[in-house]
Amino acid sequence: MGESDQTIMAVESASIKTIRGACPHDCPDTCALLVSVEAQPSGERAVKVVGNPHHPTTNGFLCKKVANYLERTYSQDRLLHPMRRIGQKGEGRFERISWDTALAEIVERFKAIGASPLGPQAILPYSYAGTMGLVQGQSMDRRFFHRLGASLLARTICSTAGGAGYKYTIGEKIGTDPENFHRARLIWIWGANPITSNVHIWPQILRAKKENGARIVVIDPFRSLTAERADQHVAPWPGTDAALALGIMHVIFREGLQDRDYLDKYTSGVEDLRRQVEPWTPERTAAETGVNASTITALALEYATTRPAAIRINYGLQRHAGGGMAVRTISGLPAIVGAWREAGGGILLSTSGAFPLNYDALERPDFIVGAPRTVNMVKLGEALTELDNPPIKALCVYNSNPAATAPDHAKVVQGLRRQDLFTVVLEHFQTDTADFADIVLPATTQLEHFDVVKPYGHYYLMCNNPAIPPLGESKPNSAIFRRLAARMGFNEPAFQQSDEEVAAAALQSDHPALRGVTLERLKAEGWVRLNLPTPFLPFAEGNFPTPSGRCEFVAPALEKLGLEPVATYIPPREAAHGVQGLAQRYPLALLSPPAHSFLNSSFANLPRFRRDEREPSIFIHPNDAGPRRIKDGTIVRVFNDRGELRLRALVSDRTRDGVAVAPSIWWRRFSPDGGNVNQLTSQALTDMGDGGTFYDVRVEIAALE
Ligand SMILES: Nc1nc2c(c(=O)[nH]1)N[C@H]1C(S)=C(S)[C@@H](COP(=O)(O)OP(=O)(O)OC[C@H]3O[C@@H](n4cnc5c(=O)[nH]c(N)nc54)[C@H](O)[C@@H]3O)O[C@H]1N2
Ligand SMILES: Nc1nc2c(c(=O)[nH]1)N[C@H]1C(S)=C(S)[C@@H](COP(=O)(O)OP(=O)(O)OC[C@H]3O[C@@H](n4cnc5c(=O)[nH]c(N)nc54)[C@H](O)[C@@H]3O)O[C@H]1N2
Ligand SMILES: [Mo]
Repeated sequence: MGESDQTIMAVESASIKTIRGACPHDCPDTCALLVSVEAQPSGERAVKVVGNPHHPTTNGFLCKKVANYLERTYSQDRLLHPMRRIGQKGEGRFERISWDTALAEIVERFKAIGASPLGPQAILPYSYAGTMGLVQGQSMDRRFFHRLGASLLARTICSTAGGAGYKYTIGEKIGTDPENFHRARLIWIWGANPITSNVHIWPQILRAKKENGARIVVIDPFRSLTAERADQHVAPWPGTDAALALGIMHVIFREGLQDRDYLDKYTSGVEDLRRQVEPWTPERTAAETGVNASTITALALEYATTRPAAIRINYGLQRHAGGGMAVRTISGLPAIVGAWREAGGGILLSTSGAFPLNYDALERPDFIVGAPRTVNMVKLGEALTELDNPPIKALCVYNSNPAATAPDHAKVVQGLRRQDLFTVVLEHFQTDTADFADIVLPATTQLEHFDVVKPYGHYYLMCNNPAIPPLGESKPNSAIFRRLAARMGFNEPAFQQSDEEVAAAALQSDHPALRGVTLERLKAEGWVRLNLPTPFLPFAEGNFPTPSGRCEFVAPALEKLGLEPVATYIPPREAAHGVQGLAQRYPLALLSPPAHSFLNSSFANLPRFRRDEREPSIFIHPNDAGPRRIKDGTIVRVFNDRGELRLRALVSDRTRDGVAVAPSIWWRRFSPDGGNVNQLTSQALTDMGDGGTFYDVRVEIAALE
């Protein structure tokens, strides 16, 4: 390097500062970011975003979406000022208006609805985890709608089925520390695709292979990117995982390989469980799951005799009618073989239950007016088209893009088109949902606002310091709801708290896990590990946070839901394998898991990621493609009673016969016929947790060319 280059570099670094941030996206990894900000004549500009090398799970690298985060923040498509619709709903024609006009109009409409005979329950907030930040995701917004008396929203679209199922067995969403996975000698990745959706656990898994010769088994109907790199790929029929788990348990008990001491000391209901698994011979399990009997036996023997053994389940396997029970039943496996005893053993669904934050201080449920009804977000289509007493007259969407991501798309769009529905959307981009808005408000991205983010894939609370000022006229969600509250005349101090005061309120707790976790430390250090032992073995000596303090194979509370209290198998509603009923008309099960370069529908509008995913497409097994005269690359019509859409066929043995897989979630406007895979999915709910059944779907596919 020449002397002049060095001089230039020195000058550059003098004008560059580094800010500690945290990724806000809906992903288990919640990475630690380092954002370089340069003072330029036009103002401060973020010039680089990298993963913090010192953060134990981020480990200095980012997924490709957030590694290119500047393309999101500085996209020429960013919404930078408020807008009012001037075209038809869905058409996407808007005019610029001032913040003053926009807020005045919203408040006028909300007040009029509140004062009308319909009352404020005719207003519905709709949000999910577009940002997982506590401040921008679940504080001022909740306070505002509670105080307004709006309908409540059950935020069930993703994880509530598995969350409920896990809790019936284990007690709380606490599991194997991902930082212990490198110690395992056997790793099952079950209904999860970490290379795409949880990539920071992958180095742990590679280390386990390298250092311990660990074997990696992936259980997934589709040969995902993760399954492609595994030592073994087991492909069951969708929605049959609980049957597979019962078959594995059958073999373990039959061979006497259970950990009797662990079962006696730390579990309840094992005799009932033994009776339950008795009929689940490998042969019967094979008939139900489509997995060979010999494979089932081999899986069971290896699991029961290899220590430590870790299971990574994730939310993919619970998007089925029996999804709650599937997670409940699988979660019993580590206790049967005593896998919780070792670091690197056990099971991980989520770590979120370990964070004892003061959610009431954040959300202020005490502000709720009366006893408003709760609307399930999975049933948005129904809520907008059928709900009465009162009907929904105003919808406020933020941190979510339901016109792309909610099931039964035709119903959702029918509702969003209603002329008498007043829709407000807070967004970064003109999404499919924003196209139906009456008023669009520009929100800041993570580089432009403060937040504290709670992860669900590790045990560190994360802090995001703002790196740059808001672009254009955009504002943080918190600031928008603060201003709406002021205009509504809500003068409680809770509506005047700053973002940092909101975050501090969430930390007000005497819980030992939060000891030493302060806002000051978070801001300065970027993250703080919960006050947990290292290594963290949550259930080595029982202490399950269930009613009995034991791992519960029998959960009496399930009876109240009309479900069997003993861990069991609940078959899929639509996707059950066979040739009866719906399967006669719609022979193929359809899965629509995340495309590698998208995050739900986020990032699907940005050129780089669309280019990488090419176009909306669907994997079909050669055995299914042949009789339908579908060739690789053919445009096909995919349809069921709820809708249809066109996709490019990818004929491949990556999926198993009888199962089609459409990587998702594309926007309507980037799809050949303005369609979206959610035209095919249903509003039906899961067995527990009232969750979505996105992967419990049947379709037929026909060649078009
Ligand atoms: N890149 C990227 N990362 C993401 C996301 C994203 O969209 N893109 N989404 C984020 C969000 S919101 C979530 S909830 C998580 C989701 O991430 P995961 O929990 O990993 O869930 P999915 O990717 O939905 O599904 C994982 C795998 O389960 C398989 N699967 C589907 N049905 C079944 C079944 O019945 N049994 C079994 N055994 N397997 C089944 C699918 O084929 C898929 O390969 O990831 C988060 N991370
Ligand atoms: N077919 C099918 N459908 C699915 C799934 C599937 O696997 N298949 N997965 C389901 C799952 S697991 C989930 S979690 C849901 C997710 O569904 P959504 O909650 O709709 O998630 P995204 O599509 O990521 O949309 C989040 C939106 O929030 C915006 N946003 C981000 N940060 C902010 C902010 O600070 N302020 C504001 N105002 N907006 C912000 C982003 O720009 C983005 O448009 O989708 C579900 N739908
Ligand atoms: Mo999700």
